[in-house]
Amino acid sequence: MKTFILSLTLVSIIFAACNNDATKNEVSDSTITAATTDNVTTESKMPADDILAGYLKIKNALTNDNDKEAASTATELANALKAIDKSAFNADQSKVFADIEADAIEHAEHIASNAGNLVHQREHFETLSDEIYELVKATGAGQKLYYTNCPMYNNNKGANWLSETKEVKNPYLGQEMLTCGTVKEELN
Ligand SMILES: [Cu+2]
Repeated sequence: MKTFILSLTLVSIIFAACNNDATKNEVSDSTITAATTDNVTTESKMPADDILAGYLKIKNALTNDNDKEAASTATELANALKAIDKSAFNADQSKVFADIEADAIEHAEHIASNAGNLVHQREHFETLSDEIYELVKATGAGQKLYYTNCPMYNNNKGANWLSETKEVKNPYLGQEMLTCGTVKEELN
C-alpha cells in the first residue's frame, strides 16, 4: 500500500514536471499536500518526522523556484524544530539534535524571512541540508530518502540535499537545471 501511494506521488510529481508554468504551482501544491498526508497517516513513527516533512517542503518549493512557498514552509520547519518532543530521542539522538538545534532554527528563520531572494534562501538551505542529514542519520527517516549531490552549485563547490524521490530534482539550480545531480546514498 505504501509503495502504491509512493508510486502515485511519483506519478503526480512527474506530471507536475511536465506541466506548463501556469499550472505548475497549483499542481505542486497538491503534490506537497499529498506527501504530507502520507507522512501523517503512514509514517508518523520517527521522532524527527515533522522536521523532515518541513524540510522536504522547503526543498520542493526551491525545486520549483518558489521563494514565497520556501519562506512559508520554512516557518513550519522552524516551528517543528521548536516544538519537537525531545523525550522521544535516545541519548545519541539527543546529542545530535542538541548539536544542530539552534543553527537549524536560524537557517529556517532566514529562509522564512527572505521571500524574494532565492539565492540567499538557497545559501541557508545548503547548511540546513547538512544538519537535517545528520539528524535523520541518527533518528532514522521512516521512509526512503535519497542523499543527492549537485556538483555545480556555488561555482562548482557543490552541495547536497535530501529527497524523497530517486529522480533528481535540484533545489539549488531549480527549473534552470532541474535534473543536475547524482544520488550518493539511500537512507531509510
Ligand atoms: Cu540569511
